[in-house]
Amino acid sequence: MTVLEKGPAQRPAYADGKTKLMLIDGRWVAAASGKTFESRNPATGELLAHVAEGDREDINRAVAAARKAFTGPWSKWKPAERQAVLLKLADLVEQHIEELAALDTYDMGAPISRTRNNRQRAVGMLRYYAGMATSIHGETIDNSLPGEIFSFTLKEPVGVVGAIIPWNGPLTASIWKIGPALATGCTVVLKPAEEAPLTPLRLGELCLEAGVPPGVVNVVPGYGETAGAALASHPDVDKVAFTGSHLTGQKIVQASAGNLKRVSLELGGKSPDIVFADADLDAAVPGASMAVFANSGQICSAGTRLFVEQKVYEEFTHKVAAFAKALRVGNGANPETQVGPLVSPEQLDRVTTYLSIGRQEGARRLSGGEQLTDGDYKKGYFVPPTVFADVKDEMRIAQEEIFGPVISAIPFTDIEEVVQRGNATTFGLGSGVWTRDVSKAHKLARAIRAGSVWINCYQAMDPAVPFGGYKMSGYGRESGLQHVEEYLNVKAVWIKTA
Ligand code: TXE
Repeated sequence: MTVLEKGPAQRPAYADGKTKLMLIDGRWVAAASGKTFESRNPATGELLAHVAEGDREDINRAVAAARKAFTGPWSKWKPAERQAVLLKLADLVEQHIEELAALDTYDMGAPISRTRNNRQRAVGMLRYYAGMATSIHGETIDNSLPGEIFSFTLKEPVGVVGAIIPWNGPLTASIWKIGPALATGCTVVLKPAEEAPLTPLRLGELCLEAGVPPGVVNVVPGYGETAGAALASHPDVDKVAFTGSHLTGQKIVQASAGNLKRVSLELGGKSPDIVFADADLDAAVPGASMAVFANSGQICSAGTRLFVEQKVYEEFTHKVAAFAKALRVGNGANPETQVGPLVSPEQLDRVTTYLSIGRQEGARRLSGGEQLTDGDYKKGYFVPPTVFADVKDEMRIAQEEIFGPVISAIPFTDIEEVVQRGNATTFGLGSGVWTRDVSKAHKLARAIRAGSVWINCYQAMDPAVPFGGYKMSGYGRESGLQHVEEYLNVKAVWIKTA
């Protein structure tokens, strides 16, 4: 096992300021238009690379390559052979984890302490999907006319998958799409986010090194409205696996209608994190704080609506604010940094707009609240961890996804009330409950309408545990058995035996 580095993240050789090509049919090629776009470090503004800008024509080429591979050699591969490739890829990711972690940090800003920690998740996922590759099987169903007719099911790969990912965790998001595709025998066209294309491209190189055949994994960077839209509407794509905003999710569903392709959506949230007075508050303070401030709040399941029982409300929110003020905000390459920059000027604009909305709506600011612009901060997009107290349910900062380091703290008095108010959102992705009372924990676990309920913890993840949304947080699950099913079709076979 590789020993993780401890010092500052060095600028990875891959981020050498040169042009990065796209991966189509096992070859690195320029965009058909010849265009490129820039990838820059959000902490410093430094240029990391020029990246080939894919558009419809490149997507067409990549989908054709993925189709050719799907119906060609790849379809003859045995599950154990696909498993071996996944295990090789897992080893390569593990060997290169420092480089991949640093690429994520340089490209999208997350602290290196966080991206290094992704090793367990990224490598663990690949090994989990490797295990799944040889565990996929149908059933025999001998119900209809025993002895006369016999039926069984086959599980078959859905085909060509268009995978569209966001920028908030490029390595793990890429693996969350490539892993199940390789396990099931699908082929993929991966469209990274324009804000953070470098790790997915480097992962494409590692896929080739692991022995993934040409056309099985294609990586086409480009903008959402062009390359993303072309992939989502492509008539020869069988499934789109999308992670991103609910607004883009709606466009993906519309675009998918042309050939009624399968769609799975992992969208945003406004997750309730509920702290009861009987909780271990010393554990709940860092737990509830990092449920939002980790990754500068750029996590879909962040517990941004912090419901705190009235009798401990003042004490608890002040402790959270003190915790927030003590967090070290800075360049993610520094191993001491706990909160990095936001990913882009657009994200900065979005978050600072919500900070002014919070003030205008009359929320009480306990920490943060203004963009950081002194010294080195002015080179990047830094917003300090912010706690708003006295937030009312109807305020926009309590209803809309901010996707920044902003907690909206809301008091409550009893359990029935907090269930009703916690569920009063159009989203349903994550949720948290902090209590020492087992009955309350069980009651809330059932009553909350969200895909994950974390009790006395937050944001725990495991490759075997399904993750996904209720309501406008999307549909389909990633991780777990359900994830692999998303990439499979079920075929019923009937054999007359009499
Ligand atoms: O998301 P988009 P953006 C939320 C979060 C954030 C907001 C906007 O609230 O502030 O979304 O972020 C591609 N057809 N989340 O603009 O647009 C795009 O190129 C096909 C939550 O980055 O959803 C990128 O690859 N694809 C979230 C991906 O979609 C399109 C993570 C995500 O971009 C497209 C990120 C189109 N018409 C943002 N338009 C989460 N669930 O974790 C864009 N894309």
